[in-house]
Amino acid sequence: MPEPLVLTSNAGAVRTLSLNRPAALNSFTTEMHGELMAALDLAADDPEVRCVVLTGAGRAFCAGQDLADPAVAPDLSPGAAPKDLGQVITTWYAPLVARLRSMPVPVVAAVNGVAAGAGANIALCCDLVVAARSASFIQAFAKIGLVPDTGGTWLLPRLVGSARALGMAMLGDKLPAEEAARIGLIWQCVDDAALPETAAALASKLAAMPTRALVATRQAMAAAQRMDLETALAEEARIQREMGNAGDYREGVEAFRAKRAPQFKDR
Ligand code: T3D
Repeated sequence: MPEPLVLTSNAGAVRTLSLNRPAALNSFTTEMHGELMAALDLAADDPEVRCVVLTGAGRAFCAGQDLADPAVAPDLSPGAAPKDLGQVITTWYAPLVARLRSMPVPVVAAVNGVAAGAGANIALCCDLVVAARSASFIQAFAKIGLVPDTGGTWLLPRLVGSARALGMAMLGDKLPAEEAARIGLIWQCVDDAALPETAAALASKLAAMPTRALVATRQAMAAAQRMDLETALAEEARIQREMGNAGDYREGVEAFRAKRAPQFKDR
């Protein structure tokens, strides 16, 4: 039986998915895409799961597209027709970004090593990104004649502003995790040995929080990027009305008044 390309483990309400092609730095083949989507769908549909952690096996998080995958890599022989990269993006990477951004639970990226190309942007699509000090982020696209994909053109300027976004995308240099945290590209950088426990603690904390409100927060912040303040205020009122009718709000206030820990259940 072949080794799974995405490993799954559970700890309480936290599901960890590990990209598992360490010899090729967990770069994406179509098979790994398929397994990751299936694993994310399973996590989304499992009412016991309240947080997902995405990480990589071995020394890398993910080196982006597997540049040797015959399904998508260019045939370098003279006269060979080019592959339709637009189709690769619409078939695999865009649905993956959409899946991550629509997960009904928070998603933590635990970036254990280099995250390059689409691998970097998949990490940055997650709700919270915590990285090991030895990890790095590389917008590797320009080095092979491509533009940032997997949400990079949308995410990078929003996370760090257009000056840094363009610098990262045009130069394709390695950005160390510590610098990524300093400029606000990611949530946190920790010592390598502390990454598993830090990611696990973050995920457990999120899993115990009101899932529905956290997911609505992600959606509202993304939607507000396209709105003026007046529209955003109206949208906040609409969503808050919905949250106010949910059991978690009632539980949160009741627990606060009773000076006890809340037991949130909504998803
Ligand atoms: O279909 C499409 O192409 C469109 C979609 C595009 C999305 C994208 O993600 S485009 C960007 C693709 N990724 C890259 O360009 C990154 C390529 N990799 C690197 O630049 C370097 O490997 C790293 C900076 C990530 C790490 O460098 P280093 O020195 O730590 O490791 P290494 O020696 O380069 O790699 C170790 C092994 O992994 C090596 O294999 P070997 O020689 O031991 O058998 C290397 O070939 C393999 N590897 C690394 N990245 C990829 C890869 N194999 C296939 N595809 C990769 N992307």
